[in-house]
Amino acid sequence: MNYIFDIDGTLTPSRLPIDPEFSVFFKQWIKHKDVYLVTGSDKEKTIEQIGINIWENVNKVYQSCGNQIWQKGQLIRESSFSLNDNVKHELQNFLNNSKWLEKFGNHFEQRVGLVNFSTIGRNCTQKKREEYYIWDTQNKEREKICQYIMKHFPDIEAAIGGQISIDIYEKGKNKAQVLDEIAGEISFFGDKMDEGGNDYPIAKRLQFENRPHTLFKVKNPIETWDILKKI
Ligand code: M1P
Repeated sequence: MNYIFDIDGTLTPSRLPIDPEFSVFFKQWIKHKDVYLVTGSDKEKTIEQIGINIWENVNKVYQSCGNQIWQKGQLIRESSFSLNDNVKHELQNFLNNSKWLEKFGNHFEQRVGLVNFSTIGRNCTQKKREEYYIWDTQNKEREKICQYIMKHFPDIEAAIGGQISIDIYEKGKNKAQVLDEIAGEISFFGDKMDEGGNDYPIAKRLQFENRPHTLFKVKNPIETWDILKKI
């Protein structure tokens, strides 16, 4: 069995460290199992959140939705992506016209093979992050931005990752690309498996390919932990 885990919202709260007790449990749990991590995030944030021990001891870590691959601390492969001026211009318009009025800076974050875009800005406080998330759940700003971008720029894909931003990459370079490298049965844990979320492409492809799999659509890391205790 191959186990694939999303990180933010699945192993850790979004952009926060893993629960220390869950970390101790997870370090033991991964031993002698085939475990892969896939996240929209970059290496630095991932290590900050889950610790170097877990990061180095799983089979592989797919950063930037699989656009950068690490194995036991070694870089295996990476691809590049940047926004062209037209896309940037449209996103800047979304930023200028957003009904969410408080802006905190770091609205465009260049990652390897992915650009992360946020109207509130990645420099917001934890409190503002949570307020924006509730507001966005009601107002669907991120969903509308993703749909607009994909309609007008068919070569790129945009998906909702965590609480405050969207992940943008070349069409097809989504999390489902990790399935090209992992053969056999899969158990996948993620919190954004609904259409429009960045875990959706994995769930969709597993169902489409009809390969043996189980999808664990979790609400938070506590739910993931509860499921793992029974495996
Ligand atoms: O920080 C890592 C996460 O960053 C974004 O989430 P959020 O909007 O909560 O900051 C997304 O890129 C997500 O995929 C990523 O895990």
